[in-house]
Amino acid sequence: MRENLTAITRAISPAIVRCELSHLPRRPIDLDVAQAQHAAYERCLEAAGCTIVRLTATDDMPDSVFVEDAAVVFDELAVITRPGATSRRGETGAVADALREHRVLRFVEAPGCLDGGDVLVVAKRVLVGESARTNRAAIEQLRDILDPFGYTVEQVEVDGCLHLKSAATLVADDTVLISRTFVSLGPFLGLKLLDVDANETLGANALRVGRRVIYPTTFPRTRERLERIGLAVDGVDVGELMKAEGAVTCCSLVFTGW
Ligand code: CIR
Repeated sequence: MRENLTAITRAISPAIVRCELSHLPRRPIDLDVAQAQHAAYERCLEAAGCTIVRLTATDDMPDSVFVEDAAVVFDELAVITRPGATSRRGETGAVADALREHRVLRFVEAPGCLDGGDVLVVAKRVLVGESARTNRAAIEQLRDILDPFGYTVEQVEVDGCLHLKSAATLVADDTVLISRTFVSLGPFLGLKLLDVDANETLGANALRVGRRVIYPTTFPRTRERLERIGLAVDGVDVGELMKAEGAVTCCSLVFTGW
């Protein structure tokens, strides 16, 4: 039986050319190409079984296509974040409105800062990157919010990349795709680890949807590794979005229906 999956996405704002950048130099982004890539990404989500709920973009939110950072969706509730970059704080309202009909909402409050890209959920373990975007105050709030539902929240240090999920993502129930350049192995003990290819250190961001893994075409050697362990991989070209320091998890919030 197919799962009842929803994917919230958001159109690319023409303002993306003024996006936040932390670890990359600014390069011109071709909006038409970026939009075509985003549309192909959405088709991939549909092929994996998702119903798309696409939010509109506005001119004052350069990074709003990266909806992952605005919320973290659990089976029991959704946590609306307070993004670490002040330019991104306005993004959460529309995402909260879209999620309200699917989940009870809780909110990260000041002085907490949290980007959804820092949250890696492995069953009842919630690993949270302490990054330039996510602070301890938010991690404590998340712990308080999730404890009644039986989740444990663990803090993970990340270094040299934007978010925890730039360094590690879940590609199967027990398997993490990892780039050891940015994160140490300690927090992942007990899980199977699949290393990215040594020449593809930015390739740890993969999006698992149902039984498929959506993965950037930019990293063919790591893709081979994913396929070698038996995963069904759908390649997507997200080259223009990667210029904005995004990848595949960040462009959607995927969750099962209630
Ligand atoms: C930012 O710096 O916030 C955006 N330019 C990129 C955010 C990507 N988000 C993600 O990977 N979760």
